[in-house]
Amino acid sequence: MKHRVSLTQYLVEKQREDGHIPGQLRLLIEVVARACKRIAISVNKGALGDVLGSADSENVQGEVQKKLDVIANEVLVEANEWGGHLAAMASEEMDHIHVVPNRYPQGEYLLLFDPLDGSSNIEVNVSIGTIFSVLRKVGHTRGVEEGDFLQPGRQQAAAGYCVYGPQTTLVLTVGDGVAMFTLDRETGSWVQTADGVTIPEDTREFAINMSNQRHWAPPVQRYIEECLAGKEGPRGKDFNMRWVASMVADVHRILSRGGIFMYPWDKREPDKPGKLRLMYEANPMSFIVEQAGGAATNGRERILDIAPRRLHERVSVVLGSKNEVRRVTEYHAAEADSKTAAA
Ligand code: AHM
Ligand code: MG
Repeated sequence: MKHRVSLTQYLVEKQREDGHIPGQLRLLIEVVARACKRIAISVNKGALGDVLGSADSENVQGEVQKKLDVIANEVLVEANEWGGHLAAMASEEMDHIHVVPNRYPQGEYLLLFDPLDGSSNIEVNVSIGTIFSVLRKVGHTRGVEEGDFLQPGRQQAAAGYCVYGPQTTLVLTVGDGVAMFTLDRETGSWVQTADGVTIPEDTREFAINMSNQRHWAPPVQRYIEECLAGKEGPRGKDFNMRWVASMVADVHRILSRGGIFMYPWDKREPDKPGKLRLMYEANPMSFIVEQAGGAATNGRERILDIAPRRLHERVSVVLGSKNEVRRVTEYHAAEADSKTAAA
């Protein structure tokens, strides 16, 4: 019988051989993976469980929360608060950080998550997911505060996402490449189904919400116009387009067959850098994408180098196949140069 590697075995081997995973981090990842299994069960119940529809509440970003947003958040908080591996958690669905209660031992890690990404797809039975990012608590030793979370993404100790689609798949990096695990529903265990995941450097597929085209900045307009011009245009090749409207599903496709994903700044809300959140959406996805040989920028700088100023800060996102991300970033630089020359 073919030997199948479980998530636990993968993590134990990483801990043993490479010293990449301290015991607390291994425990943390296993607890998050277990929580994702519970979320997957709720997602699968759909209309048979009391999980669809609005929760009649708003999160800190002023977005209406769905019942599943709230359920997934509770599952992750409850699963993680007592294990002794965490100091605090932060979530898209919580206004402030959640410090591990005094009755439990405090660990040295900080966990951030978007408990249910792609909420607009819940009711229509399209893939959704959970995204998470792990930081080490650095600096002072007593207590924990929001400032402890404000570290650039390159300092992440681990990052991952779980996509609840036709298969339930967990994708993980501990800074040593990217591995994938598929949930075997018969045994209830995560089985490794890919390792050393690599994103092709070139692609003919882009993902962007085209309905916002008229609002984008000139470098993004230029890039997409050139893709749409196809074989007859300056790129000399035809491009395909996909947009799931669940970042997890769009990024998962890019990890599987390449592509470029963009959620750029647009002029409807000029003061917001973008729609997506830096700390629990863009940072973990950028860490995974870079670990798979891709690139991630905000059009100007590497996302993992951005020094966050707020927990729920937003960011413009361009990520995926390296050469395409580089091209978009060059178009932004060219625009900045021409503005400087004109001034
Ligand atoms: P959410 O975390 O509230 O679900 O929002 C983030 C999602 C991303 O998964 C996705 O890329 C984007 O929002 C889709 O936005 P739009 O509906 O504007 O296309
Ligand atoms: Mg999200």
